[in-house]
Amino acid sequence: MNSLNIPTDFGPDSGGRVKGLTIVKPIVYGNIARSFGKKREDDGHTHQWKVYVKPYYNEDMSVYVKKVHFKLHESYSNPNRIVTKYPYEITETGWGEFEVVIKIYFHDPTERPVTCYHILKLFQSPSTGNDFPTTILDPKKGLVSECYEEIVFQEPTQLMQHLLMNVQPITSGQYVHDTDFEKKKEQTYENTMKVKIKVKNEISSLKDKLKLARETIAKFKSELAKVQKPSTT
Ligand code: SLL
Repeated sequence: MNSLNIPTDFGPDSGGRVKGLTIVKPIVYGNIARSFGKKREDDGHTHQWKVYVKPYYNEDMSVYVKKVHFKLHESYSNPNRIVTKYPYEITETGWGEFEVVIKIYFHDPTERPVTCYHILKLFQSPSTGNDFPTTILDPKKGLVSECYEEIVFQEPTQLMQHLLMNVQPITSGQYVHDTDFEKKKEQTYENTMKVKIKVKNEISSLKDKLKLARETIAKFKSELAKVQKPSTT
């Protein structure tokens, strides 16, 4: 056992993968941001923000996550930030939006790291109705822009299987996210269904048009044949 209470002795076969097993761990990543209300004089910064990765369910990710690497914009003096303990988050101040590269490493060194790309959101832009991710203005936290994602472990090693299946809750209470992902799921499903019906109707109308065009061609061809037929009289 080590400091994380992770058993390390899995016998000679511990590197073996568990055939046919898939374990999915849902996560949420994104940022919150709050405006200072004015430009800070010494450095021109306008916002304080926090970029993070958290579990979708109430569970302690550190059991299977070794570290999270947040790569910030090069204008930051030390853009490579590594977080080895929960909570996996970076709090900073700045003036501009940029893409944060979030790389999640696992305790099992044979498990490849997972990379997420998040556009750090500071300003609320007028919504087009299908922005992704949606930005919400939370009265307490400020701007929230976050995504749901799933880490899929295909045929993990026995060690990883053990870690993934023994995660404990982080808090005793219910874990609430700023974004209502269940509602988003329903909306996405409804939208998909609507689009599906629209596409189906379009296909059927195009098929009708094609049928008409074919019939017209056939009609013209037969007319043409009649005209071109050498006269027998
Ligand atoms: C933009 N392409 O022009 C982006 C770049 C960079 C953000 C945004 C500065 C931090 C610092 C900062 O906020 N950089 O001064 O350390 O919008």
